[in-house]
Amino acid sequence: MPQKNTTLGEFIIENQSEFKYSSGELSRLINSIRLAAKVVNHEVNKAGLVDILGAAGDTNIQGEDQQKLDVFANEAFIKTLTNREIVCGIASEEEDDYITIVGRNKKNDNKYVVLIDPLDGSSNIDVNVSVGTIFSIYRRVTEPGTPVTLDDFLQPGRNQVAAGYIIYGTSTMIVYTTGHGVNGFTLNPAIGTYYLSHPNMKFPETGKIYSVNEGNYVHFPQGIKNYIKYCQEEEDDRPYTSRYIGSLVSDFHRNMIKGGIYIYPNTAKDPNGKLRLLYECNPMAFLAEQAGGKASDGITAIMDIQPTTLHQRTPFLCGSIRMVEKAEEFVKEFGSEL
Ligand code: P6P
Repeated sequence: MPQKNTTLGEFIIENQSEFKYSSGELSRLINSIRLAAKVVNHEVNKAGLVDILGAAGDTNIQGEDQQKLDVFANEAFIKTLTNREIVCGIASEEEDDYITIVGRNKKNDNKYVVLIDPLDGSSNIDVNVSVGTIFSIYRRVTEPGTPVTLDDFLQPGRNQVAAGYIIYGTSTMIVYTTGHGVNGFTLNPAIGTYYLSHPNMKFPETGKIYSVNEGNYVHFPQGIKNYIKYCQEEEDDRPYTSRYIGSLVSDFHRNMIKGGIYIYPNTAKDPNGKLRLLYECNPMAFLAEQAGGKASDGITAIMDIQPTTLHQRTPFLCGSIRMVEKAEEFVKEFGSEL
């Protein structure tokens, strides 16, 4: 068990041998995400000063154009990942198409692609609620030296080599996996160093928290409606507690520590669900399974879904394995159709 207070840098070096087929690039890739997270964290923490610094579209007191934070975060991660000569392609929620990164040697031989939601839940910033960055890393499937194609990005979640999130909350944390468990690192802003604060994170097998936007209840499939009523019944260890922050990373993080289930089903408004498969659900599903939890669309494991488009959406149930299995029983018995 790694010692608490190990720094993220030391942890990456100590666990380098776990990165199969990697001669250090994956370590450098995780390090570049660490750097970009510090840059974004600094900007997110200033957001409360927007009246002083100027809202997006204004020019701030230094005469610089004030960017929307999700645009800023997107550019910060793309720039950092591009500069490190490790990544051959990036897909982002903020970009219509994927970005090819040829590299200074012009050989297009970098081996990893990164898919990212640069600032998930950014609408919460205006009300000072925590937000997050979500990332997913694959080895390219096309030959090094040939152009990156959509196939490099449309891989099932099972192929991920690493995934994680940064949560910009009461403290800033990086939580990630390379397929060998889940570890959480907390930033000491005074010295800009991340320390291992949550080694070997595990979802409790069950829990008493359910996270769903109940305002959409009338638009949910019958199976989800019946599961929510099950959570609210006075029986056994129920009623459960309803906790919904409206920020996926925050709801997931709390549920992983305390036990719980997060649900964003298909609804009349979002017939395929709201959350994106490639850069929200797959990375969170990788983390969930690595922490002993479960993630599905109600029927199929998220990481078994074969993607067909870059920004496709999916219904999403994720969290403590017993709770997800119970919800899947209701979906199976009462249906997932609207
Ligand atoms: P709603 C944020 O926009 C997000 O993608 C997730 O972080 C969050 O869980 C969900 O959407 C909130 O959506 O429709 O409940 O506001």
